[in-house]
Amino acid sequence: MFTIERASQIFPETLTADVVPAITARFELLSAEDQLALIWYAYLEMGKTITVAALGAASMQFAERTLADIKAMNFTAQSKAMCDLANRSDTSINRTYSSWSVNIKLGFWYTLGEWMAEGTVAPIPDGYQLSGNALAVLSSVKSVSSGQQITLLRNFVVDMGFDPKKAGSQVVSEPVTPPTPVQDRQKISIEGVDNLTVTSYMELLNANDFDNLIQLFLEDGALQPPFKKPIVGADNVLRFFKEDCQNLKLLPERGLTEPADDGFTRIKITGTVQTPWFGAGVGMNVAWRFLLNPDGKIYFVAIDLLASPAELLKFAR
Ligand code: ECH
Ligand code: GLY
Repeated sequence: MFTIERASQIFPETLTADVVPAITARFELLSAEDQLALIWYAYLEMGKTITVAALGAASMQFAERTLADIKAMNFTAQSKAMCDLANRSDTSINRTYSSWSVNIKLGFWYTLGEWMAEGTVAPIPDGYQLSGNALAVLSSVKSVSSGQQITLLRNFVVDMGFDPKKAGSQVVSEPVTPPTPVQDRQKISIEGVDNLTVTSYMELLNANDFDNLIQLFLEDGALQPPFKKPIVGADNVLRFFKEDCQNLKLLPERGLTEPADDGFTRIKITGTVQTPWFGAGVGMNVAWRFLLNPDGKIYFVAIDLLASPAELLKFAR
């Protein structure tokens, strides 16, 4: 019998980008001032090579009030509000922030970044000196691939604000985009893998067709996002799809199918993923590790951010 725990160990040779949690842990130890300045410098540096897409209108309605409140503050109060976010203290802005989906948090900071650049929100003080530790973390951030850099930035932003578990608030999400009309969907083909569940998974996720996508999962199935614990149960996975997985572009390239115990099948696919935030500008190298039951339903799928492009071609037997 498979358990989620056992399932998560299929294809153990897959090397994930462990630098991401390692750098994140070092970042969390820095002072709030250092954290904000480090992100600012990293963001400016990245802006030279990759561009953040303009914000979709829909995503920002929940943050408008808070953004307006911050804009109305003087520089001292603005800097304090931003430090409070990094410090995760219990403030009303932080409680509101903790109720937002990942994309709303990113959009909120994107907007503050624009305002900092144009001078309507307190900038990082001219000549701010990063501590030695912060300089070391910044140089680590600069040394990793762009896919790993945007994952780091996303982690930093997601971890700010008051702890949602302590706040106990319901997450507000963006409206779910309607699925792509069937005739406009792109067919997927994967070198070495001819499996209807897996190709449907890719096609339905790319089409934002989450209600049909979830039908591919067993009721007690699970999905494990990069560097996270598995999300268990079809209801929870569906909520995650609607909250965090809109407008992704999955570009699977190749893979391998193997029998597993009890008539199950395990399939590993590698390829790239694009986020709507950076479009084709950043292709994140990922692996999907699927475990299907004898009926072809998904019992488990993990998405891993790969350590290096060489991992795209690695299929140990
Ligand atoms: C400024 C200074 C002050 C402090 C802050 C600032 C602003 C920072 C900003 C940062 C913006 C960062 C962004 C990052 C976006 C990252 C997106 C990523 C997406 C990865 C998605 C993946 C999807 C994988 C999946 C697949 C599946 O099959 C199932 C679902 C799922 C500068 C003002 C803070 C503005 C925009 C990394 C890998 C493939 C698991 C989702
Ligand atoms: N995972 C959604 C995004 O940030 O692109």
